[in-house]
Amino acid sequence: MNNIKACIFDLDGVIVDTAVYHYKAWKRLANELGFDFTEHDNEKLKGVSRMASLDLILQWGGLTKTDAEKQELADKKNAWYVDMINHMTPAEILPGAKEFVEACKSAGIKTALGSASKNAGTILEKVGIDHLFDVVIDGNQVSKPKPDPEVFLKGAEELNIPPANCVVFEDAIAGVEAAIAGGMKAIGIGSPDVLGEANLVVKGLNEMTIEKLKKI
Ligand code: B16
Ligand code: MG
Repeated sequence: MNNIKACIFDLDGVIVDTAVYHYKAWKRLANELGFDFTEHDNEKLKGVSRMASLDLILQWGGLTKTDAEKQELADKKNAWYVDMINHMTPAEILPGAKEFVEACKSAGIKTALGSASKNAGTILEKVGIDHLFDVVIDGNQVSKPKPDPEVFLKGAEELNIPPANCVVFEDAIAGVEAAIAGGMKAIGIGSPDVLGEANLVVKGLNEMTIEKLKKI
């Protein structure tokens, strides 16, 4: 039996799957710039911040842009992305996610969101679960991207729970590394082949129970 007092959840890939919307918006931008962008490329952008994603895409297209041009391109992509997430509904919550966050709250375990996305607040509101998190830390409050532990450490601090008593749920390798670097436990959402560093790997939050959480 461990002493877990808080669960910190990544958003994209753990609570909802917005990768398809990021993909459509980045693809539209790449096509406008004269090159293509595949779903395979999109995999490499999961958990990566907006600007770092743009840098990678420009690199794949063999293009160099000034900082001002990059800002304009990132804003354009984000406007298309926001148009899509504004239509999200509660049906897009990943299986078991809402139920597990609710189970944590019922068990007296604090809950936080720790996401790289600057749109996390909008997404939570659209899918109707913003009230389930005691604290929300998103891309607007952090300066160092995962695998730096900043986003999760801020979450723990605002919850007033020591990192050693926190568990992070993450679908990206960089996120699992960030949790470990912050002195927290990590539960990977996805495949053990990819997220092997985590204390436990499950396919989705529908496989999680409070009992399993207490045993990691
Ligand atoms: P935005 P997470 C990440 O969210 C996404 O996985 C990643 O694909 C995206 O580029 C990043 O947020 C920034 O998103 O453009 O909305 O600020 O997995 O950390 O919840
Ligand atoms: Mg993620």
